[in-house]
Amino acid sequence: MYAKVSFFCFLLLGLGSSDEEDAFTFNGFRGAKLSMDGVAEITDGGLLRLTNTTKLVASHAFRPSPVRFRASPTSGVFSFSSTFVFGIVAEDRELSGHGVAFVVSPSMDFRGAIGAHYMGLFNATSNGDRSNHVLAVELDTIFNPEFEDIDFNHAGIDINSLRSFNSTPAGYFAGDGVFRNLSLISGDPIQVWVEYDGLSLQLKVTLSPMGFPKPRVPLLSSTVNLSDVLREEMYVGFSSSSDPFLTSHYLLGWSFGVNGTAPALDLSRLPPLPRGGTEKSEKALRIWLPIATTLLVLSAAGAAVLVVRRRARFAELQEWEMERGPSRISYKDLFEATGGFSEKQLLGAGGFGTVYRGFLPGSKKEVAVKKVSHGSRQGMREFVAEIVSVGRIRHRNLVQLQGYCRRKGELLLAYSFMPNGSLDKLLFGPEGGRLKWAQRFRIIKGVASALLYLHEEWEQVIIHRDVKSGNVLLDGDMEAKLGDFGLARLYDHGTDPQMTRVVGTLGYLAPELIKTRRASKATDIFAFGVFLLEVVCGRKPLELHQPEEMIVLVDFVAENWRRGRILKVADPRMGDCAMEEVDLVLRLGLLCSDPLPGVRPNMRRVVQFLEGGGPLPDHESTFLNPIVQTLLENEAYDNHSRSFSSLTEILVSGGR
Ligand SMILES: *[C@@H]1O[C@H](CO)[C@@H](O)[C@H](O)[C@H]1NC(C)=O
Ligand SMILES: *[C@@H]1O[C@H](CO)[C@@H](O)[C@H](O)[C@H]1NC(C)=O
Ligand SMILES: *[C@@H]1O[C@H](CO)[C@@H](O)[C@H](O)[C@H]1NC(C)=O
Ligand SMILES: *[C@@H]1O[C@H](CO)[C@@H](O)[C@H](O)[C@H]1NC(C)=O
Ligand SMILES: *[C@@H]1O[C@H](CO)[C@@H](O)[C@H](O)[C@H]1NC(C)=O
Ligand SMILES: *[C@@H]1O[C@H](CO)[C@@H](O)[C@H](O)[C@H]1NC(C)=O
Ligand SMILES: CC(=O)N[C@H]1CO[C@H](CO)[C@@H](O)[C@@H]1O
Repeated sequence: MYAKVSFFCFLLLGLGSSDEEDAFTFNGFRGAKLSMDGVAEITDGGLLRLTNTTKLVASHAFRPSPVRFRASPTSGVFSFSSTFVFGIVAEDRELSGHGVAFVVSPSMDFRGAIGAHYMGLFNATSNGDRSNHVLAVELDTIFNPEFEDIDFNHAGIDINSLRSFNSTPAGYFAGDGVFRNLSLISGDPIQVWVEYDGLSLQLKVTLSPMGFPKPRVPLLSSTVNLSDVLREEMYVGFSSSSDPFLTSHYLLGWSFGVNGTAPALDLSRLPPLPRGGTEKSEKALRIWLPIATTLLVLSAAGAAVLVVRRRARFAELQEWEMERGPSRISYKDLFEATGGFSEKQLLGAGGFGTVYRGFLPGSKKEVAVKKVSHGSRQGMREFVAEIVSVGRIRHRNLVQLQGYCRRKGELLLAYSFMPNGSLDKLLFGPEGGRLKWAQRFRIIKGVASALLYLHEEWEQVIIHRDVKSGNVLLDGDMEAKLGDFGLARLYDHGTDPQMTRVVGTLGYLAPELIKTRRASKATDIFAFGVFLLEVVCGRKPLELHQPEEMIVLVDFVAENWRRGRILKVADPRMGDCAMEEVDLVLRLGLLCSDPLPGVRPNMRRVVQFLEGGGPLPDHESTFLNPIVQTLLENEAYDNHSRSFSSLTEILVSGGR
């Protein structure tokens, strides 16, 4: 009926072709013709699955023919309305990301967009750009301070930007008018209504558990003139990103209509959602859940993986800017060195960008070129100044910056190439057994000395912010080189100083860093402690697939230490080793990764301990201390600096 009416309108206006309709209904998606990318697919059961739990991706699904939203470029936007039912099923019920968004876009091509917290819609450059002409309603399951997210379970109206125009915690006003929370990641289907009134310019978003009558009071209601946003013809569909947690995002049904109410869905015909989600890691979650919520941060930094890389065109080359100074390299050289940033030369992604291997044409020097994108040009200027300054640092255990190049929103950094790759690949791979204790101990001492240099010995204090085995590279002699230092600062420039971002990697973030978002020497030392444990144990800091007591490495080591069998946790593949050294490093790892920053030694002490300069202090890891556990859970140390240090004093002095 609806379709007929709109078809009739087309005839009257002489617009569109006969197969165009501006209303449609999918009660399940079996046989639906949609334009999909990423891993989006229609399951045998008729669900539209945007992402699945096997791959970190961003996916899209659009109605292939565009919808007419206004009669002419100057006339107002028609009223429109859409309703859909979605469900989020995560591998691990508490760790889910990143969410799903209903999208109205001038194009279905999202190849330039990033997954993770950009939800497959924008990238650092395009986010916030009025020329996007994108309207989205996000159902966001990760708390991202960068975009001023309010929590890790919210609905938001996004206009050209992931910094929501308006957002609110997910929920609904039940029949009695009382607000009820809704958990987006519960695994239960949720129905959403998006309605725009072209006259009053009201955009309303309403949620409810599937099967409940539509609440009369919307969850979100904003006055917004979409005339500046929507073009005459737009595509409607969905975008979703499963980064940084493997999550399946499903749509069960969807309808859409212009000038009126979207056709009602026949809920009885919607396909069922699969059940999923184990609650296995209860204990880990108690500790790590708060981290997960701040994780958007690392999706921004650590996992800033460009889902699809655009090939740079040679025609754009005159854009590169000349920089003074010995370490400038031309974009052309870097482009040639890396075969035009070709996939074949790709060494890896993550840790602020993508890394390519290459030979500099002139010197024939082998380099690793890191491509970092950055939205703010102003921030970039300051950052380049800093890179030049940091580029002067020389230390045998720090990766040497060879040169850099700035180009539009991009920074390219050329480092000495490290033939033996990154430590984590070796440590956690099948070859890990080749890393004997003596080598590991040397690597540990090398990284300690690099960190001591950054913290205490260079002309200014440099907080690394992302110490981990993945940032330790090995040269041809298996000498450790700490990489990526100073890079985290990139994210401070050009952003609101009130909102200093947490940069780091899940599993290495000190508890107070999560609360205060303030990186310090002590938070670096926490990460270094975790690093010590992973090198000795040959295990990642967080292994969600392990039995409960083994998920969090620090917990696992602390527990074994309490039971007097700390050496049992050492990687058996190391062969014969000096047991007193292994014992020292494990206990030092626990001391450094203590949840209370005041307990952690500074790097100078750490290096002394490693060199055999005196016994470790008697230390009962507060990780297992029930008082600390309670305090951690009760946010008792919210007002960190002061109450925190006095708390530390109580535990350290009074606790003995
Ligand atoms: C919606 O209504 C406007 C007039 O109010 C009309 O010009 C337009 O063609 C209608 N669109 C559809 C798809 O019915
Ligand atoms: C997820 O999607 C990919 C790509 O479409 C596919 O190869 C894989 O089998 C899917 N996994 C599951 C569990 O369906
Ligand atoms: C960002 O997105 C825009 C629009 O999709 C695209 O043109 C641009 O190339 C992207 N930038 C990067 C660095 O991928
Ligand atoms: C809803 O969630 C908020 C924040 O998570 C919480 O403060 C509030 O008590 C919850 N309300 C209900 C009714 O559960
Ligand atoms: C909406 O914006 C357009 C373009 O900026 C303007 O022409 C129009 O008058 C606005 N509509 C209303 C109702 O304010
Ligand atoms: C610390 O506590 C004071 C009052 O007790 C409060 O005003 C302030 O916002 C708190 N600071 C933080 C960072 O929580
Ligand atoms: C363990 C390992 O991969 N060692 C290699 C490090 O690099 C040198 C030089 O490229 C190789 O000879 C080693 O086999």
